Amino acid sequence: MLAAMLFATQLCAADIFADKRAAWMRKAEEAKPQLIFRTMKPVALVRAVADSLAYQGWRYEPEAEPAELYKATFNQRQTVTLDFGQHMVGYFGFHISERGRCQDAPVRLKFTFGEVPAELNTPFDPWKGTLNRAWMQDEVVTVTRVDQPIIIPRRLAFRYVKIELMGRCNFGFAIDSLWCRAQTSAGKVEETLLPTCPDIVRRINAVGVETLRECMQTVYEDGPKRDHRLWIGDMYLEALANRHSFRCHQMTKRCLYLFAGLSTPDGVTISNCFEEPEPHAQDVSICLPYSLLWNSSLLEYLKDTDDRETAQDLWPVAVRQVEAALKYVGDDGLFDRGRCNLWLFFDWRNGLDDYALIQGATVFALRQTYELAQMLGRESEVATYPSLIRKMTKAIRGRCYNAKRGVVESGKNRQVSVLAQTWLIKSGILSKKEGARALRTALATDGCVMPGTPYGTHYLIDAMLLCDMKQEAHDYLIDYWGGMVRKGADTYWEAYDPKDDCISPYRFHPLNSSCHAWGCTPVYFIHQYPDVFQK
Ligand code: RAM
Repeated sequence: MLAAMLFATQLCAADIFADKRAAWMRKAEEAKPQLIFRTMKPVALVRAVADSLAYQGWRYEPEAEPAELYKATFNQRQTVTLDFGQHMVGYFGFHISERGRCQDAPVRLKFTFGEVPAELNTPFDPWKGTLNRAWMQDEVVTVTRVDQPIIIPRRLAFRYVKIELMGRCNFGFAIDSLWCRAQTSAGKVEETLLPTCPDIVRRINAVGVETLRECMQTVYEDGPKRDHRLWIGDMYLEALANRHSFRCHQMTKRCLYLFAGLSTPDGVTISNCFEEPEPHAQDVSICLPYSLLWNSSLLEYLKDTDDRETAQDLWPVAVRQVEAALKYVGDDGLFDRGRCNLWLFFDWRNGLDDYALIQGATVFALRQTYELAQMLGRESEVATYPSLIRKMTKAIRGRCYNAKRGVVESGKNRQVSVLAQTWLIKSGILSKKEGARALRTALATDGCVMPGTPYGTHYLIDAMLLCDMKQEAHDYLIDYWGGMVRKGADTYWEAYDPKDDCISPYRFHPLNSSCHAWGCTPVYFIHQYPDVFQK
């Protein structure tokens, strides 16, 4: 009996936030935003054109009005592709009716939905992607009754849909209507651009706003086509862009609470979580840099809202994230990479060395958490942070900063990457002057490892602005995000390398998400730094 009681107490003691979780989850639920719906119709029938100059080798040309499809029998046509004119997230429905003879057998139709043209024109099978084949948006529907509308049950993210008749059909039928019930929780854009703002900047901003709108569902999703869930790193960037667009801070509050309520028994936030059927985290997936960014998200939320009550309520979680990282910092002030088997994600670029980056991310988190403590009057609880920051700064400079070349070299192979520079700048480990030199040197170094995603590229622009490299930040943003706009992006892509349209973290570019939240940050930069981007 005594042993059982002891065991029970130990179990309770093991969950450090046991008495708080229920209230946190309730607050997350209370802050859940309402979805707004719109019914969208296709704007054109289109024809696919293979074109080596088009993004990923494919583009669409308008062929006819949608009315052409509605009035003709589908039997002759066999296949059609429709363009809805914009990216949508929602549920697709259609209706078919008899033309001539009555229905005497079911009709089998295949639907393939795509965010970008190449997705509909690259065979999926034999499957070679490294994630599940089921993420691809193709569905076979068997229609047994022509008098009823049919809604495809899964939520989709797409602009284009290809419809194919499978097998023979002896009676005539027409697809006489199709639509998408599109959804988002994002409302009106609350911020405007200066009259002096150049056209290309306006376009870059507009695509960013659309990206964010599509990803703002009942949480900040990372991508509405694939994953459909809340990730800390994506949330951090989405909240920054939300500040300068929809200003829906309730959304950020909800997401912060979800991660707190679903943290591990020792209070570490898990990299991603799902809402259905009940909110739950992907339990095996702790990503230390993301856990640390949860603190930055809380700090930015407090700055946006002055909601001290929430920040005080969640403060103990912030302390836990820092403690979780400090477990791996040795007496020498260095993050011991060999002892840490957690996922350290900074970008999807293959071969990126994370040694210097995680040290930078930890020091950055120490600084941000200290700032949060100051805002909440709790410095005494983290009084050791300033000296730790100094010690860790000195240690990593000694190990990785090549003062002669003026560049950070990460890991055993002394790798020069853009992100090693940016994380040592963001954390204040390099001064502004050193940072500017380091970025310029890295970018001019042959073989420098570049970010492969807008996520990594966000931190590059951020670092340039921190080092007063205004012109370079301006030009890089216009070049990188403007490059996607010029290649026809309706929303920003999960992975983008200006030199390689088919870059994919999953070895199959149609699996990439082409409306990916972490691409939306030009909205933040453009408004946060109007002098750099709007004049
Ligand atoms: C991908 C998701 C998400 C990102 C993680 C690290 O699977 O798309 O955006 O945060 O990886």
